[in-house]
Amino acid sequence: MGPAALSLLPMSDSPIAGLDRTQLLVLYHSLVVTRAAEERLEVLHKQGHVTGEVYSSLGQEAGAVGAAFALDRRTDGTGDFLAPTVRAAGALFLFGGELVDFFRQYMARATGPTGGKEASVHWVDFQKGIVGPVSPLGTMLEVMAGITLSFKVRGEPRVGIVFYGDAASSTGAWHEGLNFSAVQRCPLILMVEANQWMFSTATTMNTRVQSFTDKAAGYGIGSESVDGTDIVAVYEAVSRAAKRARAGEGTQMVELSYYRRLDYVQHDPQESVDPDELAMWEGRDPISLFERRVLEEGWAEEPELEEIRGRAEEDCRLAAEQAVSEPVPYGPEAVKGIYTDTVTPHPWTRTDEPDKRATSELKT
Ligand SMILES: Cc1ncc(C[n+]2csc(CCOP(=O)(O)OP(=O)(O)O)c2C)c(N)n1
Ligand SMILES: [Mg+2]
Repeated sequence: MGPAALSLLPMSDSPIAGLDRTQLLVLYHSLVVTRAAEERLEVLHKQGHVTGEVYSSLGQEAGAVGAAFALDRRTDGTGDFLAPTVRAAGALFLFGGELVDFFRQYMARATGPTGGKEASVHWVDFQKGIVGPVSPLGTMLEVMAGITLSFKVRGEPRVGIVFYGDAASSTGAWHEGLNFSAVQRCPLILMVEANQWMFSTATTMNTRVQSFTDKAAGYGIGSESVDGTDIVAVYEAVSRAAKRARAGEGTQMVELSYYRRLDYVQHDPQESVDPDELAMWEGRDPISLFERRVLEEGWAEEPELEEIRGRAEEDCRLAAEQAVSEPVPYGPEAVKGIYTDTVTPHPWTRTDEPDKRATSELKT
């Protein structure tokens, strides 16, 4: 259920960033749904239902949600396009990615968008404008440069948005893709998830720039850095970037400045993190900050926010329950849609018959 369904009286007329009360509550709903979905994923992982990695966007939710909310999201294939990362689930949901599909993907269900072939957000739905990422870091900039070049060539007023981790910004693909996109003036918005970490390596070990906007300057594109914990600031920055890109000003960059509060994935012990630094960022939780603002400015009262939170958690519980009850693919089904002309087994794949003599000797 979206918050628009709540029958409550408007409490104030003065908008935040030109957003009305209903829109503010949709933003809130998107934030809490993202957190609830990722928390549910953690439970499913502990229960053994998710056998791959579990990624979390804890502390980064406002970056994904605020950015996606600034775009033209449609389900008929005519809207803006999104390439998310694993830490941009909030954007995926706003672009129409279903909760149940999110859980199906992570549990590799046959019913999921990729039929159980992979286990996170790598799925595609062109009607909704969702382009799931390929894994080599940096390459989605090139893919999205191509997609948005097609918007430009056809004279369509559409833009693309592509999310990246700060590590991805040091790959060759990122630089080549960015240069191409900048030169061709592709209507593409780069969202750099500057969360200060890549695995257990600090971003300062990966780049000399203080801000990724310095890299944008090197390619002659517009950019701004924004507090990634402030959903309203993100929404405004991406709205400006989208306006510029739609007006023919070409590729834009928005740097989301925030912190990866959890480990890279659930098994990373986070040994390199300074506890005081972490505590400081916990104090800047994007959901708490937005809640405080909405309440202080009289846009909502605590009981309605509580109702939205309760709904989000229940929706996630039900969607997860449904996905759990569904099957994984039957073996031969799992390879449907995979094309290759040469089958190259991994070097560790056994190609010879096992030595029966050795086995029987072992038994005696
Ligand atoms: C070209 C390439 N090199 C290495 C990897 C392995 N890898 C996957 S995620 C990751 C770190 C990602 O860090 P960042 O981009 O900052 O994202 P974050 O986890 O902080 O969200 C690496 C090195 C990869 N996928 N692609
Ligand atoms: Mg990072």
